[in-house]
Amino acid sequence: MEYFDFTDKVGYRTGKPFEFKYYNPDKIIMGKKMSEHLPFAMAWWHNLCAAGADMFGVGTADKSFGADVGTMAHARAKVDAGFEFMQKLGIKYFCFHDVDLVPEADDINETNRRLDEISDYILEKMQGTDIKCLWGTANMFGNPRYMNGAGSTNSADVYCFAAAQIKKALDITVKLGGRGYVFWGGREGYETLLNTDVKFEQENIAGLMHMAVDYGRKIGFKGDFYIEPKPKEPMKHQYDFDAATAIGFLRQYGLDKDFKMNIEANHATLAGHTFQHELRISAVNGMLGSVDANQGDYLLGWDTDEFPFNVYETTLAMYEILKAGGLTGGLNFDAKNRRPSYTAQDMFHAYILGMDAFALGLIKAAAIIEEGRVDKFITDRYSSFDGEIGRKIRNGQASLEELSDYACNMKKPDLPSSGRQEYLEYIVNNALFGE
Ligand code: XLS
Ligand code: CA
Ligand code: CA
Repeated sequence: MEYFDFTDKVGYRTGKPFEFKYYNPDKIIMGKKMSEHLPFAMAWWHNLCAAGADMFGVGTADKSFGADVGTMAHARAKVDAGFEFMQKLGIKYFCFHDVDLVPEADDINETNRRLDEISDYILEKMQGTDIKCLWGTANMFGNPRYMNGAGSTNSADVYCFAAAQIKKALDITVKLGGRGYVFWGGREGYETLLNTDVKFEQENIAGLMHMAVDYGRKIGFKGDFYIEPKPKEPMKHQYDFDAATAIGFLRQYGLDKDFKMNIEANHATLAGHTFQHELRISAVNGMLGSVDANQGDYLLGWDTDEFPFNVYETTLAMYEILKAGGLTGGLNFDAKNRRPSYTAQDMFHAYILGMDAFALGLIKAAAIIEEGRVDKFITDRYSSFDGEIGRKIRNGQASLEELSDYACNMKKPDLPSSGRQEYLEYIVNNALFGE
């Protein structure tokens, strides 16, 4: 059965109603194919499951794909529709939570059996295509048992359920050849300190992660584990507030060798940072793994998960990614159509929008790097450290007394050189909009 019969494979500038204007997979940018720079992934949950329900109303989109929702026939139909969707868009990866793939049963043994069945089917569909799993995860936030978190729960029984879900999700991720495994700590946080032992909860989260690493490595998982930072929503305080916080946590508990960051654009802005900031902090700590490629709304204080269209942002994000030497993970569209955009055609337009926004961002970021003035400016900006005293400071050979003597001989330093921010912004605008 063909689910999206209104389009065949979406190509580059074909002149058809569904076409890419900028994403040209084989085009070489800075020595590498665009498709290699941009390992796009489909998020199973938004694209194949979510019908647009919000706090005030039910879904508007039909994601039944011709089957009864909540059945294994529906689970299979989603696989079929998902593979057709990815193949038509030339998307090579997908990401999933356990419960995106199958309806959860009352008995975890039955849920696990369903997961075995559907992952067999996905494996079968993968044969003969170049589609792979980018990352898997366990949904440890939706079911009421996780109201107080999974790793951070006050219930030892619930903690064991979380462990069982992680074990199974890891099995499936490895079976599907996943590059990564994500921990998003949606409910790992607290509402009030009056009922919370923060140290106890953080130790338990770390304990669960250690068990996941041990098990994953035992079954042959070679990829990275990821923490996906988010400051709030659903919890008031989430422990993985931002990249810097999550990296500190990983180091404190000895998890930094096995984990990297999965940076989501919308979570960055919720934390009061730019997307680029979170990418840079991850990169300079050697922990940039994967990206959830979406966009928030600066006027709204919650996670809107919009498809990225802001090319200024995608340019600066791709600048960070290029500078970091690329991603070992991918660019997962953890994004959803707006509720009134409810048709199957809208699903295609959303992905075309997002893929083109990142493709154009890549082209413009490469242009900024190749043009060279921004990088040169940064090098020059720190050139005072090329002198004798500067080199001593950088080499760790200076003492406080020596620097004090140096300063006292000088009496008063000149002002640092200008930051020239407007000049740099003008260069970026020229790359974006110049001739
Ligand atoms: C929710 C998160 C979630 C993670 C995976 O805000 O973005 O979807 O990516 O659990
Ligand atoms: Ca996400
Ligand atoms: Ca999100």
